[in-house]
Amino acid sequence: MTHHTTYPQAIPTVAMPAPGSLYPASVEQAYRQAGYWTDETFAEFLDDAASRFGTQEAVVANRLDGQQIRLSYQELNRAAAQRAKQLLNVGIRPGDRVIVQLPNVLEYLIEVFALWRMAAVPVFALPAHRRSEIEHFIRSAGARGLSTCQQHAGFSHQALAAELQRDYPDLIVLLHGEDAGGATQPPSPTASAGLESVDLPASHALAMLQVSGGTTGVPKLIPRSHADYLYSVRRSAEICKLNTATRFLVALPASHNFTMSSPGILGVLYAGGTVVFCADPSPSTVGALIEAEAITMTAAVPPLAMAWMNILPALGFDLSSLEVLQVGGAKFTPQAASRVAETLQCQLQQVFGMAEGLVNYTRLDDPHEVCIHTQGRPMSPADEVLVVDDHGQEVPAGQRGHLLTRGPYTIRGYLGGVDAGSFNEEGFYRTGDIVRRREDGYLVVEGRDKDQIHRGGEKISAEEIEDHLLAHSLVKDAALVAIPDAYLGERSCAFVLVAEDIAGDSSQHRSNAEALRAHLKARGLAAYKIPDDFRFVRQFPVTGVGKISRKQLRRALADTLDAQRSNTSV
Ligand code: OOB
Repeated sequence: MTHHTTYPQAIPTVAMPAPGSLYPASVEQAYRQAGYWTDETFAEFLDDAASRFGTQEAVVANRLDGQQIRLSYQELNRAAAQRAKQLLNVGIRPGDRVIVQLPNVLEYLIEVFALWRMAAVPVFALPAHRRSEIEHFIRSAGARGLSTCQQHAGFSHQALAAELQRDYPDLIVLLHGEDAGGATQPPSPTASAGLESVDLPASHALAMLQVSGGTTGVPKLIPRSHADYLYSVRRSAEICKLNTATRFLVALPASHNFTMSSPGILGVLYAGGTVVFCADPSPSTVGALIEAEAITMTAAVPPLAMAWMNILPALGFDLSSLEVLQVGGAKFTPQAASRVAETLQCQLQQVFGMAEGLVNYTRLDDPHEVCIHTQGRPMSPADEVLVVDDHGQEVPAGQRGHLLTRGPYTIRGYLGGVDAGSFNEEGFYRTGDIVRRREDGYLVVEGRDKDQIHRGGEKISAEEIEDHLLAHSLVKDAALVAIPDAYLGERSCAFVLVAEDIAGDSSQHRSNAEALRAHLKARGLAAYKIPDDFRFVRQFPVTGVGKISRKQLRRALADTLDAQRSNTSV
């Protein structure tokens, strides 16, 4: 995956899937006939919402300058239309992919709706992404625009944008924030300022590129259509019983699929409720906003939910408006799940989803036992779920197996085509998750077969980090594996086969670990992807065909951790 590029470079021309090519024609027809898919698109989403909900409050959010703003549906719609015209004027064209990398601020919401309004395609980067990821999105999506801010959480996005623009001179940087001016390129004199000239997309056309947790090399781009994504939004809003009284706190990164659509920002706006953006997810900020804004619902990944449960009760905020806490993105242990009601005085809803599609929910009227012990059941009656053994044979209810799925909002291929590793011949997506399906149809997540590390809510691709490690002269081979962690669920340990024979020498070990950390940082990796731990080894355990056996590495790690634990306890 490492490309030895000389700069400056042209942004690659990447063909996007044509409308109607994302699903087989017969499948599309069936989903339309059943009413799952409609003609609605995200280009008209806000217009429709504004005509239904007019002056009701749509959003409460800080701008990048720190000022809190409240907008009605009409005002939000007007702001997005205005911004869409600006985007046309700076040279963004319908169909262009634009990477959106913004924190939880008002500008994010306006930007995404503005892009949809002018039939452009947002690429949903996360604030934690760095050069490595953003450049990959530019190259693999042929993205012409990068919408970002000056700085956030101690990182200069402006400097990164400048660097990328130097390396890709055609890149249009849309820089938000104080005195940022909105764009680094002067308005194009030829662009018409009118939105009237923009042809609205078809509902089966590509609407956005979501980003996978990344299972091989680098994050894969997930092509979602208007019709499939909107169906998941409508159905999620229905299951979660959203209405005009819903006040949803956006505490997780806004652009994540969970936050956008399960039911998230889009579900709430579809139902006429209010989204309240939280600048940071710390218990004090969250508690203050729940009280001040009478929040009824919010969503967290397990480590965040745990921090809230541990700290919020002692802070003394009035949390009585809170009805539902959604937890998803990684396994929430029954032990933690059972503490939600008593610590936060609200109901728990478990959400097991993936940016590729399938989302499972526990229902609001499910028995307590189901909400604590399962990760829910598929949202749609048309979701097809298979639980199979290693040979692809379905296993009986109650037994563990690989989860495969197909349905009205699950992709049939990543951007760039179908790879047989991720999709079977019948179009089922191989989720990589190991689950048990109970007799009642509810799923319990048991683990996964892909080598993805789930560090808190963040997913780390072992192969991606290994590729970067291998680029260092010290490294002969590398394998990243997960270490169980009481707080994060998992953290990462890099096993490294080094060129010199230093295994066992602890001072060398420390300086090598430091050197590799610095190396990864210099390659522009997000901080959460830098291994938490390094082990230097003389050889790797291997499988029958000579591949590194991660299973054995994990076991070795578990053994040494056990040994350490029993040493410290005596
Ligand atoms: C969500 O989406 P992604 O694409 O970041 O990650 C998907 C993967 C799943 O394949 C599974 O391995 C894991 O994250 N996962 C869970 C889980 N929810 C997701 N594992 C155990 N228990 C859960 N509740 O993470 C995502 C997308 C939409 C809604 C919610 C989460």
